[in-house]
Amino acid sequence: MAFTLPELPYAYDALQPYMSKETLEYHHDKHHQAYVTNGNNLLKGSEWENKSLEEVVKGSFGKNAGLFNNAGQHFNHIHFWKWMKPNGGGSLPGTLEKAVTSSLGSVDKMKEEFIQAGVTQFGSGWCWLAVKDGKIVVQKTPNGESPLVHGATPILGCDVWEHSYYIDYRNRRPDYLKAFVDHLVNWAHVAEMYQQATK
Ligand code: MN3
Repeated sequence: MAFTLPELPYAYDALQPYMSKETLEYHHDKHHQAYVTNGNNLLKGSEWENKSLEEVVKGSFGKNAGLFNNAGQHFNHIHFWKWMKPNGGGSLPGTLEKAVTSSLGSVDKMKEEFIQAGVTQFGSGWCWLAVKDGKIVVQKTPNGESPLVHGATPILGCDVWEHSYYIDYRNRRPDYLKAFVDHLVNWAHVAEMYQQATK
């Protein structure tokens, strides 16, 4: 199935001051669009042409780097837009809070580990909360990889490629990650993905 660029689920200026209109215009309209366009060109005529996006991502990993990078980033960004919302952050829904506490000790500890994973991802990549063997784990991955290709199901991810924060935060990646966790995350959506992953 051909990839298509989804609309942002909010206005371009809706995440200010934590993520600017300019960042979202470049990040969504240019970067995500490029993954869609390049991914479609590489998908054409490949053995994955009629597969779902998740199947393309998993199947092309380690086999077709060009297709994997673009399909992986398409998958990651589709979710990234939905993992944020205006006036995000705040407290976690009860079911998710319970699961986080039992897997990682406490909500504060989860936030700290998640931010630390993003800060220490050398170069471009992502930090994640994922479900692995029924537990919530923190992961970090380079470039377009995600927990999907590491035996886990992602329920929250933060893009730490420079294009995601350089306009607003310059080199201050830790400040961007803290703002993401405190003011942007749509925890209700993360809780829904947790339910799906543990069904
Ligand atoms: Mn990006």
